[in-house]
Amino acid sequence: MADVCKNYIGGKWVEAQGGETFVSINPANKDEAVGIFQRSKTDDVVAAIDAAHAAFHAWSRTPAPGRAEIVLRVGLLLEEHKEELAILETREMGKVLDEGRGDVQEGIDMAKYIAGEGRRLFGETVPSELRSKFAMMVRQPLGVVGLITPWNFPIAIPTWKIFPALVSGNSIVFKPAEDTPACATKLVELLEEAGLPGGVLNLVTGYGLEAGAPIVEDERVRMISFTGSSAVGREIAAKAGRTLKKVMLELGGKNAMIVMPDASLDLALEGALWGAFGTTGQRCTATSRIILHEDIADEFTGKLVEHASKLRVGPGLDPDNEVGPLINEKQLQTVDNYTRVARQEGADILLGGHILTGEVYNKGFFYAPTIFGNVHYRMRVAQEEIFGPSVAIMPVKSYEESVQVANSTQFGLSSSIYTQDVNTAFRAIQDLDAGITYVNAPTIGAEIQLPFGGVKSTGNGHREAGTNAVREFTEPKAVYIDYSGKLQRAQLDVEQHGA
Ligand code: UN1
Repeated sequence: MADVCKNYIGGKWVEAQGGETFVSINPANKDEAVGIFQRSKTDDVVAAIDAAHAAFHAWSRTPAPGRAEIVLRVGLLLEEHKEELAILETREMGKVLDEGRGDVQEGIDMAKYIAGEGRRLFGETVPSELRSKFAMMVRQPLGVVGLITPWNFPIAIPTWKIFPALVSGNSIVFKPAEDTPACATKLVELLEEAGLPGGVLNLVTGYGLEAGAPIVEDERVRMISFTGSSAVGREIAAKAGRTLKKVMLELGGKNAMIVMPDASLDLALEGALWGAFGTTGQRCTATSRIILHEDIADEFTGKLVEHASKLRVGPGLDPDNEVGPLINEKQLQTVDNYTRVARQEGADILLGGHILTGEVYNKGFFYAPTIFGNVHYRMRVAQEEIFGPSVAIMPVKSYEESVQVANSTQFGLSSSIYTQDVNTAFRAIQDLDAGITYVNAPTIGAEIQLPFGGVKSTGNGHREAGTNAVREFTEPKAVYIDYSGKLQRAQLDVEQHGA
């Protein structure tokens, strides 16, 4: 029997008021329950917001270096528990163990990086137009922030939001995806162990409409940071608009890799395999379109099919496996449905295109690595995010056409070009409509010290990580200090020089 885990509200582990629970299962083995979690509803969310609201004053007055010490300590605890957490990730989310380790590492990196911000949180000082007057901008916390996170990076993405929010002095209501509450609970336990005062971070587990929506609707929550689908992002933005809160959205992607004829094809091949099938394609940065110059299209496609057919798919805890299961039954059906769509639209199914069956596979949600050939940019499989191990091959005649095709979707998260020509590389950096561009590397693998996010329907103009992180979780305050001892009127009492 799996453990029953609770919400964390006001520094106490508590049950949902309605008494209902739900089960988190292992996507590689549906019979294995990873844990039983609280099915939170509006009452629970309100209690969490009450607690965050009550804790905000004291926390926001704690000096930022002190707040950052706690984040650093969590980072060290994550390091200490890295293997155990990676195994939990693989059991709950499905990604292969090595990638589970990478996910935890990304959280450790974020802790170490953001802890340093406790001694920076840079403002600005600027000259005043008047004598004996000082002008500056300081950063202040927003208040209570609502963090709603996805299942695909169940440790890393919560840390991208929680750590900068804490160092910036905000208090938090945290609603993790219903598919990965065990990872979220473990992270919150470590925050508690690191000494985070009660009420500063509150965890409510449950479903989006029941436990997420009430956070978005509450006026006391001053910001929502959400990573997930564009459809849900639009709903959140519309709802949040009524309370005029800040909304930071990280949404879908349809990331393209361009391979030019002068590229190192072996390098591009390795990149394509990792970008398209790593994490079973369940990254918002996944390479889901490969745009091939016609001169190398056939050769590259042949090699890609050959190598992808050898990928070992299976439970992520077996170190021989390279591709794990999909997250759940619904996602398995969605991915399979896109294969039907590809077929109907006239694409070739060059590899895979089916649910895997057999003794091991029947227990989980396994899909064969899938390659669609001859995909036209207007096809749905070239336009819509699939979030699975399915990649579209799109031949083009020129660099110009490759950019047109790459930019032809509503999304703009990540992009990549393989070329040995420095001029082509720099042109692509300028031409690709995306928040991230890689040269000679696939579309996945962002590091936390640069901004993460995208253009067009991938977001709404915000960025996570990097120097943006604390900027997003603070409000700038302009401060004027007049030490002249008299009334000085800006714009009116300014000394005239020159003329
Ligand atoms: C995501 O897919 O939601 O850049 C995040 C990457 C990872 C983060 C992915 N560092 O692929």
